Formats: sequence, structure tokens, C-alpha cells
Amino acid sequence: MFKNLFKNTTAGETEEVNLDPAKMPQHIAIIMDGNGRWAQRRGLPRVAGHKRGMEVVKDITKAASDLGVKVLTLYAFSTENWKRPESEVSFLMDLPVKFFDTFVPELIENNVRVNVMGYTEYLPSKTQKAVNDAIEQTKENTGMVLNFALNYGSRAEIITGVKKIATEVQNGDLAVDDINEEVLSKSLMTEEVAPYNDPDLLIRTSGEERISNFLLWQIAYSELVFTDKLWPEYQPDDLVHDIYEFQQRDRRFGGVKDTKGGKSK
Ligand code: V07
Repeated sequence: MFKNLFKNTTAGETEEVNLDPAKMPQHIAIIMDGNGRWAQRRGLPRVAGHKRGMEVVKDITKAASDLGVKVLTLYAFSTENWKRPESEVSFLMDLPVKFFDTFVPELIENNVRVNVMGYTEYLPSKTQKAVNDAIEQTKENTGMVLNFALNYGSRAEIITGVKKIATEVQNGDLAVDDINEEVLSKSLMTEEVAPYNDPDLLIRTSGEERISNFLLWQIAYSELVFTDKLWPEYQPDDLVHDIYEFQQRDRRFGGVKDTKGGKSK
């Protein structure tokens, strides 16, 4: 199934890429950057880039699901994005509605479940409804989880988690000495995609090499892949290529390489 996948290089040649099914990243997170730039380069309004970006979400969702990925987390809207012009924010808030209207049947066909993590209570009610309907209508699906980060910010997420833990301590339900990495991890929004809370692979498109307040705790041991492709031009072939890049790396989780070929220590 993973044999003989091809990727077009920038030079126009074709390169064969064989993915190792035993080394598939189970959780992939993507910062979908470059929509505005893609549009501006074509003399189009920024929102045209977001619209095209939403179509790419559909193609990449299908590709990731076909590759056997368990969780695909997409950074759709950050807590900082409210600073954009009101017309752009308003367009973005309509995308979950459009997405829902045109894509939910295909998600059901592909056994994909939608999850949304973020401060959704601050979204316009029509956006909340589209999100809740998508979650509701796909809740029985047992395949890949398509996890949208919507009005999400990682520092805010950590503060919310710490407050939950502090409240448990205050109520006498948790001892300070029992606070550990597992407790903090479980207090974060990615607990909704357990047991795949932490991404194995984080991809950012459009050449920017920053994390921008995305999954700060969860990417402690993730492989980071930065690609120059803008999100509206990112294709299933690019995903295959970036997974291939991931598979070439030597993941150690802070340990050293085990030469016996077993689990790294
Ligand atoms: C958004 C399209 C992708 C490129 C990056 C920004 C623009 C899909 C959704 C979405 C979110 C929740 C949901 C269903 C669909 C979305 C926003 C922006 C705000 F339940 N794409 N997309 N939401 N873009």
C-alpha cells in the first residue's frame, strides 16, 4: 500500500518514495501557513487563499486517513488571529460552516471523526453550530480523528490546565507531590485525542520556521518539518514526502541509539 508513491520535485523530475508502514507517524500536526501570500501573489484577496486552503484540508484529510494516520491536528485559527481585519475574521468564521456543508458526507464515508480543540465558546454562534454539528454527525466514526485547533493558543491552554490542577489540589483531590508530566498532559486539550496526545510530526508550510504558540508542551519530542510550499499548493504528494523525511530521522526521545535495534533507551 505504501510502495511506489511518487513525488514531483521542484526540478520537475519524479522521485520514488517508499514509506515504511512500521514507522508511520500516528499523530501529525500541521500549521497551515501561506494562504494570504498565495492569494496576493496571484492578485487575489487574502480570503481567496483561505478558501483554496479549505479545499486543501479536504485533500490532505483523505490522504492522511488513507495512509493510516490516527490523528491529524490542523491549526485553523489562533487566539491571535482576531487581530486581522474584521472582514477577514468574518470570512474565516464562515469556513467551518462551508466545510460542514460540503464535506461531512465524505468524512462519514471515510470513517473520519471531527474534534475541535480551543476556546470555541468565543466563536460566533453559527460557527459553533457548524462545529458542533460536524462533531455530532461524525461521533460514531472509528477511523482517523480530524482535530481542528480553533481559537487555540498553547500558553492559554497550559494556563487552563494548570488552573484545573490547582483546583483539584485546593479541593484536596490531588497532592502537590502527585503532580507529574502525566497529570499535566491529561489536563490539556489534546487529552481529547488520547492516547495520541503528542504529535510525532509537526509540519509548517510556507517557509516560516516558528511554532507560533501551537502545542508547546506536546511537541517536546516531535520531529519538526518546515516546507517552503504554501498551504494552498500543498498536495498529498507533499504529505508523503514530509512523512518520508520524518522516517529518515533518528528519534531518540532524549535517550541514545540502541544498537541492538530494540526500543531506544
Ligand atoms: C480554515 C482553511 C484552511 C487554511 C487555514 C485557515 C483557513 C477548515 C476549518 C474548519 C474548522 C472547524 C470545523 C470544520 C472546518 C477552518 C477556519 C479556517 C477558522 F469543525 N478550514 N478552516 N476553520 N481555513
